[in-house]
Amino acid sequence: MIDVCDLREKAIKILDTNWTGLYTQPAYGLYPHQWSWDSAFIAMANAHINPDRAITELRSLFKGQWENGMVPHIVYHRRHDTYFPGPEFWRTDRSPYAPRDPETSGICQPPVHASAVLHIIRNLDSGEKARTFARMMYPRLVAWHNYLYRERDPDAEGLVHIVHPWESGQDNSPIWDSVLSGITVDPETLPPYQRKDTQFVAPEDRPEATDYDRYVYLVQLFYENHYDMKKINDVCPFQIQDVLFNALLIRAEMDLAEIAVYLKKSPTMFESRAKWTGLRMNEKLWDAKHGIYFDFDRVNQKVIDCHVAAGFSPLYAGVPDRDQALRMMDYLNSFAFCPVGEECYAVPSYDRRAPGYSPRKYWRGPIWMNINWILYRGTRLYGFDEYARWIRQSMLELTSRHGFYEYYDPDKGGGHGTPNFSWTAALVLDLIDEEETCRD
Ligand code: 2M8
Repeated sequence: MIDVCDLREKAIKILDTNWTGLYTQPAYGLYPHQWSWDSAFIAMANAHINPDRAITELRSLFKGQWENGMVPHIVYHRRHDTYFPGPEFWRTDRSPYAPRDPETSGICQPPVHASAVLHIIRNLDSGEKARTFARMMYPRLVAWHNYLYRERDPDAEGLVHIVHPWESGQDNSPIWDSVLSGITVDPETLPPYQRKDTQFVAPEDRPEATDYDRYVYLVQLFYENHYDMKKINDVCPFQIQDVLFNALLIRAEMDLAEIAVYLKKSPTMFESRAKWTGLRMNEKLWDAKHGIYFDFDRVNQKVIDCHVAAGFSPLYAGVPDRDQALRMMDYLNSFAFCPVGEECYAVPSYDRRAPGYSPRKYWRGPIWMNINWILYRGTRLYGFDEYARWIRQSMLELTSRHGFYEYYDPDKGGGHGTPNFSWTAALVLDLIDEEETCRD
């Protein structure tokens, strides 16, 4: 039996320890700065226990928002020498839009922020506080989503694209292999750099040196093109219409529409964009044969036939119809992704039968709590209640048995990557506080 209230206390302790006064570090040492989608997930949990902190978290993140609307994937409020790349590496002063203070990275991450803001508004007791917060965030969120549709969808297709694996949040996912392997990098031409991640966690679990060379190559390409997306869209070899990114955008557009209504503004633009992106996703990214959605490589004009758990994330955005959803469940609830009642633990990030599946290697197999949280919400939305209860239970069991790790082994269940990882604690706390009454 899990002591849910004890688990909740432990989660709160981690969020308290990683809180800096301005934002929550994803993990002490390995990830000392403020990360965009981490902060949104963390704010969702703080909405239950400490709404003022949730508000400060998002306010701090949006201090780094660029004038063109982009919310950067890292905001560097302070210098820390435990993380590469630091602020200087990005040379964002070459962009006319980047803020000088705070310093930031030059790329973005999935847009979960409107969803976090709506979550906070719903959890705030005082109507006045909620309205003030909503009024502050609304124009910032609109600018952020407008940026994505304007700069990341140059052909007005309704699907936005990412230009760096870090933008996906799933850094070394096998989705990127085919595109990255086509990028030839001469290490001699790269700016000198030194990784720091492998000082904190097992190097064999982390991305390869060749992956990092390509990450760095792309950053160099961006600053050489002054972060001008028009130019980057012409020359960048990595341009991918990613399922997870677009699914989260659709959900965020629907949530922004609700925020607009709450502020007595028109929700129409957000609603119609959400619908449009959903339609395009069904037309272009749906694979009826397997019952999953696939990413699309814009440069080589190719579907990326890669079976990752994020391919089921459109459930969270209400994109598939009933038949598609049933098809997806056949695949999701099978050996490949760990079916209910089998000897495995929650949904792995990659099909367990796929070549290169690894239960330990970062985004190439391990269980991630944010993906499981998204699938929990998605399957619940479609009324797959038994399955949704199973994911929820697995998340609680894994964390109560092993602690709040960055990711977990789907076959053996142990925790890996960094311990005391904030979004793991946050999303488990969110699940608990949504249902249980542990408050003192
Ligand atoms: C990981 O990504 C960073 C780069 O952004 C890294 O490996 O150094 C990813 O898991 C990403 O999704 C996450 O936001 C970040 C901080 O937790 O770490």
